Amino acid sequence: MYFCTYIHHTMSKRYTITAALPYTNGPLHIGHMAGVYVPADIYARYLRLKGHDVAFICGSDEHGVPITIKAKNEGVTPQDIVDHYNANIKASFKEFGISFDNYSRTSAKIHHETASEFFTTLHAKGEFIEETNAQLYDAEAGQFLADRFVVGTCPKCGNEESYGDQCEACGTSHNATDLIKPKSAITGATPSLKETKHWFLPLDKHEAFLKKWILEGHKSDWKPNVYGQCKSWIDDGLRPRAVTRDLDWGIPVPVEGADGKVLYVWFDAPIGYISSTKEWAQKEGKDWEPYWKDEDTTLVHFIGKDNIVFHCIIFPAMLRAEGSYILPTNVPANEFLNLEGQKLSTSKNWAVWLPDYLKEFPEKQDVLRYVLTATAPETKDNDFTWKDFQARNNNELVAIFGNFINRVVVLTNKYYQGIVPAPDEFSAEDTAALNAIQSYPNILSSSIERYRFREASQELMNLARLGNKYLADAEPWKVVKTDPERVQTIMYVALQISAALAVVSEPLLPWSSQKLKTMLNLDALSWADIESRGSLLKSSHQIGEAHLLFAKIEDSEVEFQLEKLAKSKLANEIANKEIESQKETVSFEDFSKLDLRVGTIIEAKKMPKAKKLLVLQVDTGVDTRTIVSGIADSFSAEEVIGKRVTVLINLAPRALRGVESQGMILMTETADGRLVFVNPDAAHDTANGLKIS
Ligand code: B3M
Ligand code: ZN
Repeated sequence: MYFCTYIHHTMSKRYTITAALPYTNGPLHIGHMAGVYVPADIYARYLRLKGHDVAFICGSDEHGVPITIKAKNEGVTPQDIVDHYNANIKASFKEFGISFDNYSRTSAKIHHETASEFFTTLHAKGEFIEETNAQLYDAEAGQFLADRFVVGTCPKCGNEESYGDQCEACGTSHNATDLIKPKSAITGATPSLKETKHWFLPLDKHEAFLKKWILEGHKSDWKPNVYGQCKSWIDDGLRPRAVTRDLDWGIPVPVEGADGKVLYVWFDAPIGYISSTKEWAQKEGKDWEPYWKDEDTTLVHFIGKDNIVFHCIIFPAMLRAEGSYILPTNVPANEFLNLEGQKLSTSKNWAVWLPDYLKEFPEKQDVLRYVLTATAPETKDNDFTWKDFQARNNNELVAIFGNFINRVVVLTNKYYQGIVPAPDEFSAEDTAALNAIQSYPNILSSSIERYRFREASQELMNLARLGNKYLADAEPWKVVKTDPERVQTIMYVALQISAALAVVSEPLLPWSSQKLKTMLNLDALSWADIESRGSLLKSSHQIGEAHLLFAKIEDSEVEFQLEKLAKSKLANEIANKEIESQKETVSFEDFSKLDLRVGTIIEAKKMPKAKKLLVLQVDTGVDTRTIVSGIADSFSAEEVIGKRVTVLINLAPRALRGVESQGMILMTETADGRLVFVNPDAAHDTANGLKIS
């Protein structure tokens, strides 16, 4: 038995780690990174360091309505859109250091084949219901309206902007015909109903299984936000879901009588994980099947919270219906990241785009990784602010981690020409520090294995903090004058802490870990080396020169970013400002009926009990008459006396609060919204148009 336990602890395990396939209709932003790719990458890197067999899988999600809509808007083909953004996204991932073993795309041949085959298998097994029924149809566009082609009120939460397949406000997934007051996103028309045939996956048939598997089996190990959403779904009762669509962009439905129909994007996209794994295995000369079919494989899906139902209910139902696949062990979905207190939004350009970040903060991938992890929206939505970004960089990465390393490397070079000294006797503080080093891998493992990356980032910083404090307390730069022997021991211990940091920081800060290893002239060490080895850097080992690991971020850099956001905000405000539409055309004859004169206000008083009205006596040149004007919000009676104004004198008289008004004063609005007279003597800068007051 002893033998078995031993094997169990040291044996390398197989992991298939997937990260949500990004829609290929825009660049990546910090929300994607914080929610999915940074945690997934930390997890994959950690498992590799532990010596496990890892397939870290992703790719571009190139089907679906958002891509078609974007192509339409830009007057290009969907293929143009996905080609452009696939290249853009792939390059960003690479430059940022997301260590996918394979990044594929769902337009790849291998994916079309895999998804078609999957559908055909389920079809042959009788796992679908084939049904012709009424679906939403936009006669003007000549198109059925599914998914993002239709917007309406969510039947569950009342959100008026729910999509046909999913409400982003409450996370529910529904059928387009469930929407209340649906409207076409293409033409704005209210859709009609038209009969069409589709293939449905009867989720109700899998309900009992899903209940047992999730509600009983994963109550304690799945995150409460994930478990809670699944429970609410299952408690509501599962219904058949159409997995085909009447569209021309996607994977053709591979059965008879399905002309003009494609697979629903959420049917084909998760299969993309499988095809990407196949593509990888082919390149590596491996067998893909154990990664998806061996019960000993741990399958983990990293996703954002809006993808929970697809990964926890629908895809598992598909996998089980197929019969030969394993199901996910965990689906650690994150909540959303906000930016400076507001929801991230592509259309409002309220985002920090990854390509911009990489350009504007060169070689600072780890800073963003660290900040996004330290503030990760793991249990609730969280906020990214540039001030916090700067503070975490300057006060943690630079002041603690970087400072400690810099002192150690500089002093080792200064005192010992970069050669690790031999220690003398260890003091209680030395022993405490050396013991702590050995305990850190376990502390970090425990956080990472429970998907608590935020906690892991703080524990990592704690190890750096420990090093920083150890050195500050030991003060080798002072002791060196009186007790150089003691300094050898101090530097030896400090170097061990540095080496431990180089290794355990790899999952979270891979770029800095590499720099640090180079500085310490350290070979790749595994996680276990730290736990088991007495010393990571042996005395007489030669280290390299000091280079700064992190650099301060200046106020001006933060201000630049905040200004960019302020510009987006302004642009949105302008775009959202409602412009009154033009009124009906007026003939010249009608216009020339207006008798406009220049007049002077000779008397003014407030209309009693009317907040907005002034009663004016106006000398029009032809007579002096009473005009009631609604300008008291902007002008006092006193200040208008003597003003020269433009008056419409042949307007039919009208009684206002019992006073007969015999004309109208023309007003206009300045660019900043102030009301001003149309004054014949003064030129006004930009005005929006005449106001009738
Ligand atoms: N493309 C949705 C998203 O980006 C979708 C994920 C697919 S994972 C199979 O939110
Ligand atoms: Zn809703």
